[in-house]
Amino acid sequence: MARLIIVSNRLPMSLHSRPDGTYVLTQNIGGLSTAIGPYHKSHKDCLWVGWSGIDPTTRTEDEINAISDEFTRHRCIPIFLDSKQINGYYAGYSNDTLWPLFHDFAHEAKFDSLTWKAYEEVNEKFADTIAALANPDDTVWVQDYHLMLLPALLRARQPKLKIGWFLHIPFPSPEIFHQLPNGKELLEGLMGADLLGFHTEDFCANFLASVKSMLNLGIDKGGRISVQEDGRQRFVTVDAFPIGMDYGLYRRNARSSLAQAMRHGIEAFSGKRTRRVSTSLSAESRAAAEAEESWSAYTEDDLSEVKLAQSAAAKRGTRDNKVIVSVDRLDYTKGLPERLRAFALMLSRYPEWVGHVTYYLLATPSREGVESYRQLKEHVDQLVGEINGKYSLLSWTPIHYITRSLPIKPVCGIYSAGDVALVTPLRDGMNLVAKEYLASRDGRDGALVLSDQCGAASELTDAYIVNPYDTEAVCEALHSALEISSAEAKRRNAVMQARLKYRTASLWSTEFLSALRQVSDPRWADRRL
Ligand code: ADQ
Repeated sequence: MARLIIVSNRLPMSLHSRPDGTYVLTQNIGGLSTAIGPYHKSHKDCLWVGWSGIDPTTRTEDEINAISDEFTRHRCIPIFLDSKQINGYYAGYSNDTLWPLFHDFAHEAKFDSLTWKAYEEVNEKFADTIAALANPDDTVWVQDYHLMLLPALLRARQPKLKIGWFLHIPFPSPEIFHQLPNGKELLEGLMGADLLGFHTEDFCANFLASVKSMLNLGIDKGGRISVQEDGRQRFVTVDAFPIGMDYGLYRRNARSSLAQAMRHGIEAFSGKRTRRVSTSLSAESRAAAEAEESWSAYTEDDLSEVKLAQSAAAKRGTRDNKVIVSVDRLDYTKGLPERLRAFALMLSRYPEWVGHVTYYLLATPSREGVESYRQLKEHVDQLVGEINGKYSLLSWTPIHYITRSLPIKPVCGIYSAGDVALVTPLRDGMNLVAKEYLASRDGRDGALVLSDQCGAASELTDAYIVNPYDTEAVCEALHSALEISSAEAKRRNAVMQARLKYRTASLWSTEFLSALRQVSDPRWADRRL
């Protein structure tokens, strides 16, 4: 029977050792495993090939066999890479060269022939492993920028395979792509596929423009690239497949007892239910305080904190306190410092929010071995400290900063508590967080402030769309989002939620795979477009 083989840099599961020497696998977080994990789980004929996260030089042969068995039980085929390969291929070429360049951070990109060699070597290793296990009628679906050489390497080993490749991050404009010393080889690597998928039409257009100028191949109106193989013509089809998410999963998890307990905890902490500042300064409590001690004993300075809180409370009147949320991997493309500056500007421009809005910032460190990521973490730590130091009242802290990775239910609890989600990446292929927020607030109000630099912006057009570099614009959008009426927020969300409910991750996989079946059919070549 023909099978589907998913291939990605990392397997969707990580291995942990138990004290008794046995192993257990846990699900990884991240856009890719969230999007395709459910498909792999529910299709028994589906295998997943990827890096195991284990350095084979640190284990005995018996241990490697036991680890392989554990992965295989979950239909995962592990690739073992030593630290030199990982440093060159993953930390080096993939994350220090391709990731920044593809996200328009060309100044962050490093070009190094040694990391390129490692990238070639690891792509070959993936090709050997897959060629050894694939049957000619199998379908191979390669994921992302780590494995751009793989389609051609596989085609050379097994010409009959149906091969698809999907890019989860943006594809840059040709001017930026041309800066890449090995750009031509990468494009040639992709020409081994039958179908190349991107999140948006814009990324497809960028890609085709680079193919046209660097490979000099014919492209027809339907986005098909014509390649010659052993004297025969073959087509490589390029198309947009905006990724969705499992709407029902987030809606269900947001309604779970655990998520609701988190939501209520957050609401209580942020004073939503008790309106801590205004009640503590009510005439009644003030009279009680004055009875106990004389306020006249205090200087103006002593009272400045109280006055600040009082004036903010007076401006806001009886309106509810609000909660802002965001959930990110700590990555420079996610725009955390820019977002924090916009939040700080809002507190200074609209002081009525002081004491009345709390920002829950969940930002989990990633790629901690990479120097620029360590620096980013320090920068974000420092900004959060500065903002909290400058604006905190004795009974209120503006930012709750959490750097742990949380399981899905608490994440849904955070989404569920957020009156506003602040999702402002500087550049992002899609951004699933924006979609998860809306699914977690199914049928409810809540406002989404969304960057115009991510794929999601072309679908979620009823959000507050902002330029993430424009601090003033983000500050104003944030203020408006906090002020939106519940009815208007519900109206906007209903439009976006209806779309997300239908365009799920599972529909995305199905549509990509059925397009792949269609374009790898030999009759496809005869179709005139
Ligand atoms: P990512 O860069 O990982 O994905 P994103 O789409 O936002 O970005 O997905 C992140 C996922 O990880 C979400 O499911 C989110 O809930 C989860 N997550 C993030 N931080 C977390 C935390 N602190 N704790 C728990 N969970 C957390 C890449 C591309 C994106 C593209 C996806 C899918 O960069 O542009 O949308 O692939 O194609």
